[in-house]
Amino acid sequence: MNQSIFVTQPHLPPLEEFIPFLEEIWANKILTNGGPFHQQLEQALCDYLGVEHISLFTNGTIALVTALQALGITGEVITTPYSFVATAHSLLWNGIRPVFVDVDPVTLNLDPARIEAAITSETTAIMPVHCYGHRCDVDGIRKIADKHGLKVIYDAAHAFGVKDDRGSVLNHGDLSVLSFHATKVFNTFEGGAIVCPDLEEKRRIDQLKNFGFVDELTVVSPGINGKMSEINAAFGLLQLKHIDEALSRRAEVDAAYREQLATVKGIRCLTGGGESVPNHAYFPILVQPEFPLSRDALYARLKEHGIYGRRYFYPLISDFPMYRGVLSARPENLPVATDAARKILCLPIYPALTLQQVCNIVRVISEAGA
Ligand code: T4K
Repeated sequence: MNQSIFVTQPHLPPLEEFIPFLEEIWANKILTNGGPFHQQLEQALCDYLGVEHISLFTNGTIALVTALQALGITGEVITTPYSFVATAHSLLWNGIRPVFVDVDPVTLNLDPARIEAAITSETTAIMPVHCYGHRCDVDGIRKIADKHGLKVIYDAAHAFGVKDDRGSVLNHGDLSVLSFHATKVFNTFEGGAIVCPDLEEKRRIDQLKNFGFVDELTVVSPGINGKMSEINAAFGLLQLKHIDEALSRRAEVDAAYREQLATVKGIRCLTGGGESVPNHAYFPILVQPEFPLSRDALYARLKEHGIYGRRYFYPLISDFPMYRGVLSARPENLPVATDAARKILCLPIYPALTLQQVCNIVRVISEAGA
């Protein structure tokens, strides 16, 4: 293999299709602050995803920070150590103490059976992650939240387009947060969104992402600048036209990996969490002890062949210096997440990845395991 293969590659529509969008921006001179493309993308995403309201953001991290502000979350929040570091960082940016709870061994998502033991008088919310686009145990989490009067904010950065038997997974919880980063299933270069069920909430969120302005002279809250620009929103509208084709290519790649890896001893492909419509955002494998190479040795072997997998999510968030001191961050409190972080490897998956490339990647893994 001559060409490097990275864990992901953004799906870009033909450049000429973007030119008319740019011409429109150049003509009307509206570059940001809730312009026409921004409005159109919010509506188009509500329709495509099957959700009530969406507020677009400059990225997923600022959307997470703002979601916590919107619900007035304080004190302690229960969350997963097995995620991208932005999940817990959004808590610290709000002066909230993260409390880490272990994950379920099948989905690697927050384990509801362990949440109750971590609730204290300071707990105000739960922030689970639909990791890899695999749905959390939403019913288990809702039950505990209702019993203890807690809010639920889903970090749904990976869950664009994912559905279960009740429709979009983004409709679970009080709020859900998406990321439209370049590495995501649906991207706007940088971008993100908060999905919310009622219009009043959306208005509050819209104010918070625009410095707290209600009108020209009135500021009602210490808001931030979290707005998505017109160029990002225009790109999103164009991306949306190609999203179904991108998702079906991902499904083909996923199926090819599963079929070919089924006979490789010591490699376990992660399965979902009961999605009726998955998005194949990632292709995570667990390198088991019976595989002849360690996870890190396999990662290095693939690299020698120009294949750049990623160890998402190793190290655990709870192992980073700003979290290590928290009592709940101790590895003995997080045995399942600790074990998964040692075994996990995300293989390349993206719409332009050919079935021949998948075969080559599996061949390198099989030969390493022979
Ligand atoms: N919550 C969760 C659960 C998340 O996963 C994330 C982000 C967030 C919250 C925060 O959302 P944002 O604020 O980012 O919207 C990447 C992304 O930067 C990050 O967005 C993502 N999660 C995380 C899982 O992955 P890195 O440091 O691994 O990315 P990087 O630059 O190494 O890219 C990986 C590969 O992708 C590269 O080797 C090549 C390819 N790539 C990357 C970029 C940026 C491209 O081909 N083109 C590109 O433009 O963090």
